[in-house]
Amino acid sequence: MGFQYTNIERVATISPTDFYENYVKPQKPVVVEQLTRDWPAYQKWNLAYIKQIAGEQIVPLYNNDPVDYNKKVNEPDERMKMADYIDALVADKTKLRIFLYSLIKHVPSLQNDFKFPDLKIKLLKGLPFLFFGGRNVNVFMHYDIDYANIFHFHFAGEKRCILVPPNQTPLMYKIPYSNICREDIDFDNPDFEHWPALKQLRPLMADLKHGEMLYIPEGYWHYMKYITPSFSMSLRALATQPTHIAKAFLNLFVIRHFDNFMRRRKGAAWLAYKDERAIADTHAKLDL
Ligand SMILES: O=C(O)CCC(=O)C(=O)O
Ligand SMILES: [Fe+2]
Repeated sequence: MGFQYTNIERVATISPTDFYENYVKPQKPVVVEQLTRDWPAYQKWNLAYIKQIAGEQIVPLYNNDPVDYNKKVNEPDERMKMADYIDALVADKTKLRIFLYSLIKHVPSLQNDFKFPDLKIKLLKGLPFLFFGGRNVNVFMHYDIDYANIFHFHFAGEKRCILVPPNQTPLMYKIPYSNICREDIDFDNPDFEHWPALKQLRPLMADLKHGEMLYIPEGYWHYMKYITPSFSMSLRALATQPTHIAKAFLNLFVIRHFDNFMRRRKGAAWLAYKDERAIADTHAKLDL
C-alpha cells in the first residue's frame, strides 16, 4: 500500500489576477499547462538543442548517495562535458543529475528563449537555475531553504512531482538543522511499519509534460522523479509570509553555518545524532 495522492489542480491558461488570487494568496499548488506556448523555448528546448549550444560546458553533477559529512552541502560529485552528459542521459546510461545550475549564465543565448511571466508576484530577475535528470532518477525530498515561491517549468520529457504542504512537516521525519528528511525513506514505496507517521501523510502529485509549469508555494516539500530524460527551469519569488521570511533568514544566516560547523567538528557522529533526532522528534510530537 502506498500513499493516497491528491492530484494537483490544472488549468490550461490563467490570467495574472486569477493566478494570484486563487493560488499565490491561498498558497495552493497548480499546474498551468500552456504558459510557455508563446516562448521560443516551447519549440526549441529539447536535449539535442541543449547539446548543440551548451555541449562544450563542463557541468557539475550529483549522485543520490546519502549525505557525506566530508562534503559541504551542494558540493558536486562529478563534472563532465555537457555533450557527454546528454549522450549518457538519452542512452539511459547515467543516474547523475544536474541540480541548481545556472547553465544560462554560461550560455547567455538561452535567455532569449523564455520570458519572466506576469503572475502578479515579483519574480527574482537573476538567471534561473536548470535541473536535468535521466529515466527513473529521483530528486531527494526537500524544501527550499529560503522558502521561495517556485515556478517549475518542465521541458523535453516527463517528470513526476510529489508535494507535501508545510503544515504536514511534523509527519516528515525532518532532519534537524536542515531542509531534508530521513534519506532512507523510500517515497516511491513507503514502509509504514518503519515510518508510522507517514501513514497520515497526504501528498499531492502532478506529472509534468513538455512546456508545463508547476507552482510550488512557500515551504512546500518536493520530491521529483524524472519519468523520461528531461530538464526543468525554476523561476523564483521571495517568501511573502512573515513566518517564512523569518525562517528563511534564520536558515541562511544562522542554522546553515551552525550545521556546517558541527559537521566539521563532530563529523559522522553529528549526522548520526541528527538522524536519530528526526525519528524521536517526529514520534514524540505524534505520541507514536
Ligand atoms: O527538479 C529538480 O531537479 C529539483 C527542482 C527543485 O528542487 C527546485 O526547483 O527547487
Ligand atoms: Fe527545491
